Amino acid sequence: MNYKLIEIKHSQNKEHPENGGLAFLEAEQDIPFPIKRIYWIYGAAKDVRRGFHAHKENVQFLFCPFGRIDVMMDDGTTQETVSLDDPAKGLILSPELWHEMLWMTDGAILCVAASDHYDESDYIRDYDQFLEYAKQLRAGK
Ligand code: T46
Repeated sequence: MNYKLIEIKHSQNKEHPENGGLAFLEAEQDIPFPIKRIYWIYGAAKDVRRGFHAHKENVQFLFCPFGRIDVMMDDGTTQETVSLDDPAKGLILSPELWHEMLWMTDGAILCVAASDHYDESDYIRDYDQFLEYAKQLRAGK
């Protein structure tokens, strides 16, 4: 399936864990596309589900700096779930994957760097339409 989990560079002083960590991303070095937009989702309660769509062009980099969020991805034939449960974990998500995000902890924060500006016409929000779209992609249309 067309996604990649990566370890975000981070710094943590093992002698002073109470000082916390510092994770960092360099545009166009750590993220494989020029970032046009950043957004984040905050204040969501445990068990909330969001997403339920795919994109046509927009590539995204997701990370969860606080809490745990599970991301279910579906390419039209199979489904896989990954956990964003570490501030130093990042998910490169290809546009054509249907995705659903599940809040596993209260107040977990989802940060997203996107390759495109917001455009509602880039979204496929109907699952049956998505299945048809995925089928056409597989057939190379
Ligand atoms: C995605 C997942 C991971 C804007 O006006 N501008 C924006 O940049 C975004 C991201 C959203 N919006 C509006 C569109 C909706 O009226 O904010 C509202 C909530 O968006 P949505 O219901 O699409 O939120 P999620 O959590 O289902 O999905 C979001 C992103 O929209 C989506 O691209 O991949 O997070």
